[in-house]
This record gives sequence, structure tokens and C-alpha cells, in this order.
Amino acid sequence: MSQAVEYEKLGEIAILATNNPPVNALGIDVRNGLWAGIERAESEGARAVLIYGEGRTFFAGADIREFGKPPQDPLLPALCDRIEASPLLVIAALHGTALGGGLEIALSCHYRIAVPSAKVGLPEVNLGILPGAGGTQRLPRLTGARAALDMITTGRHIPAPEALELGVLDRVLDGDPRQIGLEFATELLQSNAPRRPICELPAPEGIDFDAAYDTALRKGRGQLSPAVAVRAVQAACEAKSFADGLARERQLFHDLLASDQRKGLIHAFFAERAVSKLPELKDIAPRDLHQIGVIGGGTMGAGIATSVLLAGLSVTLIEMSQDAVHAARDRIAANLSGAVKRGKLSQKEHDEILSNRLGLATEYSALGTADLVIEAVFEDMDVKKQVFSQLDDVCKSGAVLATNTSYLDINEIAQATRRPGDVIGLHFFSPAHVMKLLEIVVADQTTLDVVATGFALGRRLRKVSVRAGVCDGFIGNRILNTYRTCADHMVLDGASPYQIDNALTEFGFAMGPFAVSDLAGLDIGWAARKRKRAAGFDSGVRDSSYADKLCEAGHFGQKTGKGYYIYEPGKRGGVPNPDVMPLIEADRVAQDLTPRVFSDKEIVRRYMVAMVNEAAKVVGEGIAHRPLDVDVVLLYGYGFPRFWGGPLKWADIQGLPQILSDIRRWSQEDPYFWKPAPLLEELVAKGGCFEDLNT
Ligand code: T1G
Repeated sequence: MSQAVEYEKLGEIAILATNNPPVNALGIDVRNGLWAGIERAESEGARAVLIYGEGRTFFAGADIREFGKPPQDPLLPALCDRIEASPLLVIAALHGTALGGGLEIALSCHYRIAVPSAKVGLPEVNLGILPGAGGTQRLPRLTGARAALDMITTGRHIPAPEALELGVLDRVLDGDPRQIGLEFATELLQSNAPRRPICELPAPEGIDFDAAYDTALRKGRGQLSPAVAVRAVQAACEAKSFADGLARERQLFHDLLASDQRKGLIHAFFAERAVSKLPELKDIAPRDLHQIGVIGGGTMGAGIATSVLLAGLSVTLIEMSQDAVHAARDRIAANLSGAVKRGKLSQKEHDEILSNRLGLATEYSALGTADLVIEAVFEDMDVKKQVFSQLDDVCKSGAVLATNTSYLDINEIAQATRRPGDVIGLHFFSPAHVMKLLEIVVADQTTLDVVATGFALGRRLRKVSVRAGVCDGFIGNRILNTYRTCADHMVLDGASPYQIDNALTEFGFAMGPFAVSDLAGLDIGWAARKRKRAAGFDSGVRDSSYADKLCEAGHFGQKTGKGYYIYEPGKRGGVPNPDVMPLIEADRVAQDLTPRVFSDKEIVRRYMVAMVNEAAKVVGEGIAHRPLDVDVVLLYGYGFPRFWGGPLKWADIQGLPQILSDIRRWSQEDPYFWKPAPLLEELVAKGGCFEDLNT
């Protein structure tokens, strides 16, 4: 009997208790244990079997780490069929999250009971696959095709009371899973309840599956698994037999298992969990975090304060004047009202936060007791230095001094204090109370416990925190600057901003680079270009003026209703601004450039290769310690399509040698922009890939 599954017999009931921390994943030991347990119960004359999980949850699914490895029998589908076919009454008692293969095991049982806080779901589409152990065939027989499709194509975790209503569960009862399971099993035996194998239920009524398929494809924006899962549920309704439906599910499951999207999505699953695990922080305790200070109540400052308040901490926000204090309070109140509207906060909590946990002041002395202070003032080095020297004077010893700068040199800011070891970058993304990404920027003298404190804050704020080193733009903005420049170059050479945006949304981005610029505000790029021009461009940099002309005309994008697109109030998205192409054509003429035709394929390739090349430089220079850090930054901060796993996972899937040869070919036309990253050359030379550097 495997160690992972404990067997016990109480009267007529055999009990199979699984203990495979952290989430009772259905790895080979668990599968063997369950199979052997069923057989033993049958051989020892039990009348019923109770299956439940020890620890924090029922089975949270197949063991994802086994994907891509040689399969080991018994496989999950066979185990589910074995459980369902048992002549004994099999009952599952659920708590925590019964997900994927975990719910499929429960569906192969004859009765299901759960504690009220339990959740059930089939989230396989989020891993680029579909439920492959009968979930697409058994669930619709209980809930009907429409409800099953909603669960399977969204991957939603359904609370137990709703699952009871849907017919997935037979009973919801408070208590310990083992106890409520035993009571339910006893009651079923006493009432001679029949076995109820779901496979014997009639096929559910069909719906318009072609329409459901198209909807899933459209919503997936290039991700295939939800749409393919529709075809599996269709088989549950249309197949001649349950076995035929299972076979169809299996075939579709294997198609997706072999797909690049599965590799990308599973990489994203583990990468987003690995980014906060830094070997250098093992055994390093973070400093205490109770009272947080925020300097500056503009959009970013107010968003950061909101994020901190929503995490249950107290905030003291400093602004220059009473008017600015009131404006900051209004912004925070508006953010919190938004959370009330989204059901994330009750009105009572809203009021309690504003009256008890938000302090507002104009004097820095109000920060004397703060454990950590986040500065979010105007992006100017002199202003930042002045703020940090004041913080140095007023903050208690041991306070962490953080800056939200998105590109300035944090080493230089730290030098404005007598405690550079306490200075760190906490780079939030706008809107800070919504965006999950937090770049934790470690300066040369930042101490490890201050880094640990940054990650501790990130956990409290439910952020995905990624460590970054100091350079212009850290990880995300530095790489953005490169692929954005590549887009500008393609425009000068003949592509239109609209063709580029379409090609990249087809590739899977929520928005193309020009629509993103309109959203962020064209004035930000304009200010950056002016700053760089003032500093003097390197020779070889290609400059363009069409974007400046748009700004000089007062068109800053969505905030002015006009940019690359024209936006009508109340309407989603914009229509191309007819003034843009003439500006671009004039720029080409002025630079004596002959436009050429770009295919969508070439546009995506150049854009992605530019991103990968700069990302390889960022890893090569140690700004990002691992390629997965870059992938997670782009996934959570820059709308990178999750099913590709991130730019460096995409690169590994595409193949590094071809990427390097593209760069070398394009460097003949633009040797300044297309310089191959040394790390990329090194990896290609030794036949390696970025994944090798993720361990
Ligand atoms: N396999 C292996 N490891 C897993 C795992 C799994 N299914 N689920 C979680 N872990 C690890 C995770 O990597 C982390 O490890 C630790 O457990 C805690 O997780 C045929 C084929 C259950 C809601 O998609 O959604 O069944 O980082 O940090 O925030 O149809 O984990 O500590 O080393 O996420 O409390 C379907 C995936 C599989 C569920 C808990 N199941 N897991 O969230 O903790 S496919 C899923 C989750 C399948 C069949 C198919 C969440 C969670 P480490 P955590 P959490």
C-alpha cells in the first residue's frame, strides 16, 4: 500500500485517506494507493468506500509536474473507471479545492459530500489542456451541457453551495471531511442507497456547439483549449456511447497535451510561483510591516495607498498642500468605491478604512513611526533626492525607504541618504491597486532583509513580485522600450501602426503597441524622447517625428480622445486616426526612406525577436536572475499572451538558433539595433535554451 494513501476499515466502510502535501496532487503514488485501496476493500468484504484528503485540500488535480514525462500506469482515466465500476458504494468527502482530476475522481464516485467552504472546478483549460479523466463526459450528465461548458471553458472554482444547486454535490455539511463522510456513508448504507455510476446516466441534451465553439475561440484570443473543450462536451451529448465519448475526450486531450500552448501555460503556472522563491532569501527574516507611509497622492500614490489599505494595513499619506491632500483622499475613496462596486469590499469596510486606517498629512514628521515608506512623486532625480534626504531625517531606524520610480537610478537615490542599505525600488504598475505585478528593484547596497521585506509586502498585497536589478527601465520598461522601438522602425520602413496592432492582437496580445501608447498617454513617450534627445542620441539610433507631431497637436491618446486612434466617449476601442498616415509618409520622405510591404508574420517575428534579444541581455547582465523572471514580468505587466508562457519560453519553443540567425540577418540592415545578445550566442553555441537557466 503506498505511503500516500492510508487504508483503514471501520465496520463495513473502508476509508482511503490521502496525504500528499501540499495539495494532494494525484501523482503515481496516490493513484497506486487508491487503486490498491479499492481492491482491498472489495477483497475484505466492505460495503462502502470513503475517499477523502488529509491536510488543506481534497485532490487539487493530476500532478502537473508529471506532464511531458513518460506516463505511468494506472493512469487517471483508468483509475476513475475502476472506482466507478466498483460493486461497492463509493463516497467522496471534499474540502479545500477539488480541482481537475480531483473533481474527476469525485465524479467517478457514486456520492459526493462537501464542507461549505469547499470549491470544485475543472481548470484544465488554464493549463492548455482539457479534463482528461472523464470530466467532460460525466459532468454534463449531472449538470446539463450549458452549465458544464461554463465550468470547463472558464476553469472557474465553484463554491460548494452553488455546486450543490448544479447537482455536482449531493450534500453540503459543515464539519471535518472524514467525519461528515463517514456519517453520510453510514446513512447511505442504512438506507440501502443504490450505486449511481454517472456513466449509466442518459446523455445530456445538446446545444448549439458550433456557436459555443466560436464564442470560446473569440474569448480565448488565440488560446485553443477552451474551444477544443467544447468539442469534448459535444461528444458527451452526441457520441453513440459513454465509452465513445471518453475516447473522443482522450483524443482531444492528447492533441492539446502535445501543443505548444500547453508548454507555455504550464510554464506560466510554475514560473509565477517560482519568482518569489529567491535562494538568497532562504532563512532571511523580513522586517515588521504594520504602518506604511506613502509620499505623493497622484494616480500612482493613491493607487499604492489603496492597494496597501485593501491588504489590511494602515497608511499615512503625505502631500504638499491641503488641496493636494483632499485630492488624494478623493482618489483613494474613488478606488475603494470601485472595489465596493466589484464586490471586493463591503460599504462598511470601505467606511472603516477611510475613517480608521488612512492618515493624511503635509508634514514628513507624520512618518516617524512608519515601518516602510513608498515614495511616488514626480519622476525627477533632484525631487527624488530631496524627498529621500527628508525621509532619512524623519524615519525611525530600521524603516525601509522605497521608491516607485519606473526608470531612475536607485543607487543614486540611495546616496541621498545615510542608510543606502534600507533603500529599495518597489515599482508598481498603473493602476497600482489592480495590476498584479510588482518589480522589486534591488540596489547595490540594499540589504537582504530589506529585499525580504519587499517580497513580504508583495505577498501581503497579493502581488506577483519579481526581483530586478538597477538599469534604465529595470526588466519590463527596458524590454518594452526595445520592442516598441522595433515597431517604430517597421512603421518608418513601410508598415502601418494599424497593421502592426492587428498582427499582434492576432498573435494574442490584448492590445497592439500603438493602442497601448494611446492608453498610457502619448505625452509619456514624448517626454522620454525629449529627455533622450537632450542627452544626445548615439549615432545609429533611428529617430522619428510623426509621434511628436501628434503630441504637438495636443493629441495624447485616450485621455484627449485622439492619438493613433480616435475615441468616442462610451465606445470600446478607437478607429484609426486619418491624420496619422500622412504624418508618417512625410517622415519617410524627410528621411528619404522607401516604404516596403511587411507581412503580419514578419511583423510579429521582428517584434518578438527584438523582445527576446533584449530580454537575453537583461538576463545576461544579471538584471533578471532567471529567464522566468522576465517571462512573469511580461505576462503580468505588459499583456503578454499567457499561452506562450512569456517571451523566453516562446523563444525556447521557437528554437534559439533560428532566432539568432534572424538577428544576424537583420543586423546587416541595422547593425545598431540588431546586436545579438551575448547570452543568446552562448546558449546557441552550446545547444542550450533559456529553460536551462531557470533552475
Ligand atoms: N500538481 C503539482 N503541484 C501542484 C498542483 C498540481 N496539480 N497544484 C498546486 N501545486 C503546487 C504548487 O506548484 C505549489 O508548489 C504548491 O502546490 C501550492 O500551490 C486529467 C490532467 C490548488 C488552488 O489546475 O490552482 O488534473 O510552489 O502556491 O495559492 O483532467 O495551486 O509550494 O513548490 O498555488 O493555495 C488541474 C492547479 C491539473 C489546479 C492552491 N488542477 N493548482 O493554490 O497554493 S490538470 C489545477 C491551483 C488535471 C486531469 C488533468 C492552486 C490551488 P510550491 P499554490 P494556493
